[in-house]
Amino acid sequence: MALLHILTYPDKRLHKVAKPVEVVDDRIRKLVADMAETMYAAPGVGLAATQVDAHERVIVIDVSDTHDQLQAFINPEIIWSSDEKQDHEEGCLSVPGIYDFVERPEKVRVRAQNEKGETFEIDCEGLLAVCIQHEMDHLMGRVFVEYLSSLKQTRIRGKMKKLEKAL
Ligand code: K1U
Ligand code: ZN
Repeated sequence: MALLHILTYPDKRLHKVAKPVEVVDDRIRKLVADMAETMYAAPGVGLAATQVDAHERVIVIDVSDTHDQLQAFINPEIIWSSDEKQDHEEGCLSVPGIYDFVERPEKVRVRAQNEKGETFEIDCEGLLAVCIQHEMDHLMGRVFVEYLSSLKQTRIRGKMKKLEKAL
């Protein structure tokens, strides 16, 4: 396994649209394993392939308290979302130190493939629903700060530049 570099906002590569995975093979299983290691080390509760400059539709998530419930979503699609919305505070490993509220559907049903290439469906609510929508946005080249006001986005870009200079 390997620790991968996480791209930082406003890196242009975070806006690339990920391509579908054609075959779930050992290369994809290695990507999943490396992404999981990177997510746990960060630490975070989710990671999209886009964030590690791999532009394929792959997500890893573990929202458990025990950090032993890894879920891989390959080619995920939201097949149903609730009309009810919720405001939830979000963070992002690509925008370190920034947390803010985003409104999204409270519940979603997702269809995806697992590491064996088998198709499954899962009903998501709570943090899992928030996280999977956040990660699927990454696969579309969207970062959560884009839901915030342009004033906040400008401030965040400024903070990220300062952070980059300090490193
Ligand atoms: O996409 C990412 O960068 C991962 C992100 C996922 C996420 C968290 C919360 C709401 C929406 C999306 C993170 O994991 S940010 C870090 C974080 O939330 C966390 C870190 C350590 C322990 C618990 C949570
Ligand atoms: Zn993120």
